[in-house]
Amino acid sequence: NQYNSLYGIISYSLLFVIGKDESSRKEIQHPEILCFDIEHDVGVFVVHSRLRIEQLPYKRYTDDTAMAMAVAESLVERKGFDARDMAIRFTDEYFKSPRRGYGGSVVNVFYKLRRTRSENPFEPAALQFNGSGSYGNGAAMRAFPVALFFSRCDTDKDKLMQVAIDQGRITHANSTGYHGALLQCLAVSQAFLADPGEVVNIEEFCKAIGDKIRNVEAESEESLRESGGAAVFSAKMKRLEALAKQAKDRSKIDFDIVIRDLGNNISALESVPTAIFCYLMAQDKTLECCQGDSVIERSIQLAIALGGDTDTIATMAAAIAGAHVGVEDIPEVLLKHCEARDRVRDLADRIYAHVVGG
Ligand code: 8NA
Ligand code: MG
Ligand code: MG
Ligand code: MG
Repeated sequence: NQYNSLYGIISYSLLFVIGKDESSRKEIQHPEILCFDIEHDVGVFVVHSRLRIEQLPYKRYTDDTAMAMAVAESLVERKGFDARDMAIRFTDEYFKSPRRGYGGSVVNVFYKLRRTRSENPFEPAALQFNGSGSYGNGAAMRAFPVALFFSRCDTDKDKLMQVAIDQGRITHANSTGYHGALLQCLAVSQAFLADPGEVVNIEEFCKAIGDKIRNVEAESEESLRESGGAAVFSAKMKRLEALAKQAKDRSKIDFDIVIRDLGNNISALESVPTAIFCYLMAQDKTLECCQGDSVIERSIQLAIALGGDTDTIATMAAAIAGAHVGVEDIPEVLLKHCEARDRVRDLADRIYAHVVGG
């Protein structure tokens, strides 16, 4: 079995989950956000089986989790999006605990934000890479609380899209960086609408989020300039859908082709579609590449098996899966190793209170 030979960095993976009522799409009964975060510092280890995971020690969370908690805390404390407040929370979190595996360049943004007390929260990021901005996946890896926070009603939907982008722009000014954050939030939001007891239809899922990202890309001047006129995430969504359907028909995933066509690196463009692919594939329990019944765990396994920026792709895939299937899907054995479990659970309760309480 492929899983038996999986090896990878199971690091900083975050599961962010709000439990759902089985009987109703709209009602949420068991609010929980849970965090699964095994740090990369332990290095690369071979995962032989669930038993092996059970033997792992308790691990610290890293940048993906740190930043996602800052996003969630800012939203609940400010009762909405406040760019300066969020920027301050990113920097406070970083300077309190800098050794959590942050990206190489984003740290410069934190220094500038701290020096200027985040007076202009979008400015330091806009100056990165000679003004082209970071295209890393850091804005996408932390974005999912936005999708959960703005899941209440129709008027929330426009806010969801704008805030997904704007929280991204605090550190990632390249359009692929913040559009990656948007795509991730659209996927979480779409998964959240799905019935937890049912498998989502690949075509419908891809169409729903593909249409939205296509409209945004078509309207975005920066996006067209930076990508040389191509709607890059829209094109990836088409490829993703074709690959997902093909894998389903053949009951087999061709890893080399997925890596070639969707990517598995630290850029948003080459990781967010891959995370969506992992989630879609993990639902199909006949596929041999992952083990067990947990869709969340299977999503993580698949992301690790694909290699590259495993932690961040697993984080994003698990966030989408979690929004769909809910907290009951997470094996207790994984949760045992999460450093920030209580803090994340508390944040989930507060997002839930916001969503149901008005
Ligand atoms: P970031 O904004 O520092 O971007 C990450 C890296 O991407 C930069 O250091 C650059 O090398 C490169 N990059 C981004 N934009 C440009 C550009 N316009 N021109 C040239 N190079 C560019 O960090 P982030 O917040 O986006 O984080 C991305 C990833 O790094 C995440 O996975 C995060 O966990 C972290 N990280 C990754 C690894 C890994 O890949 N194995 C390990 C530790 C940390
Ligand atoms: Mg982390
Ligand atoms: Mg990370
Ligand atoms: Mg990473």
